[in-house]
Amino acid sequence: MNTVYIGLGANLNAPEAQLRNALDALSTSPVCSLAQVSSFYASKPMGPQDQPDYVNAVAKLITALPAIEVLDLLQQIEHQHGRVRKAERWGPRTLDLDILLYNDTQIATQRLTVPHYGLCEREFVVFPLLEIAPELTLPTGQVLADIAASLPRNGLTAISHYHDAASLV
Ligand code: ROI
Repeated sequence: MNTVYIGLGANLNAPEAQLRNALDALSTSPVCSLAQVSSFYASKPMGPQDQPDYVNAVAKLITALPAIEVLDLLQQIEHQHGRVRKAERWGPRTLDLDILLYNDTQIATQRLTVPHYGLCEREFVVFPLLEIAPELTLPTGQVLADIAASLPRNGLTAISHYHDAASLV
């Protein structure tokens, strides 16, 4: 079995509901199990500032799928949930699912770069990941807690949880 950490992000069309729907899809998928989910965090947009704040979270999956098939699964869920790829670079999105880590491996192919290229610079990835994997060392040898210690939070705030009652309304 393989351990995969994924990043979830959305800033359009009820972003928290977008994340909950994606997590529901993962937790009911026959090809993976959802092992852990961080808090949901409000974060300032990275990139153009004339877009809404994001909601971000990180989840841990356990799966027999190879990394490229995890990517297929995540893209399928993005599309089922109305993701429209925009021409604008770093523009707003309804749902973004990224593979952050796949076991302790490094992958560099045209479709997939693992660890995710932005992992270490993005507070909305590092802090949620640290919440569910406080002892993690990246395949590069970097200790996640060390990265977090020198990374500004940039207003990142925990706002809710996957299983909050709000998900029922
Ligand atoms: N900014 C934040 N805060 N969260 C994201 O998930 C996110 N995703 C993106 C870009 C546009 C880079 N900015 C983001 O793809």
